[in-house]
Amino acid sequence: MKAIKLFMALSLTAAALATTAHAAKAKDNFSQLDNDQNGVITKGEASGDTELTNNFNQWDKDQDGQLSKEEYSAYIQAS
Ligand SMILES: [Ca+2]
Repeated sequence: MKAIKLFMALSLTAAALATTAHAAKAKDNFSQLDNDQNGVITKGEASGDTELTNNFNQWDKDQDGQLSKEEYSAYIQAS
């Protein structure tokens, strides 16, 4: 029983660390992905982020084929 509790604690710690690392990495990613610095991320620009590319249409709320800063923020906060 004790071992299970320890395992759970370690798993939670690992998950928390992974989340923190991901958030820190993604924080200033918008300008990095926005290659031409026009303020939106196109599908092509999103190819630098595999997870974003795979779910691009889900986060492109107005379906204009590009992600605004707001749409990108929603993706970051959900991931
Ligand atoms: Ca859009």
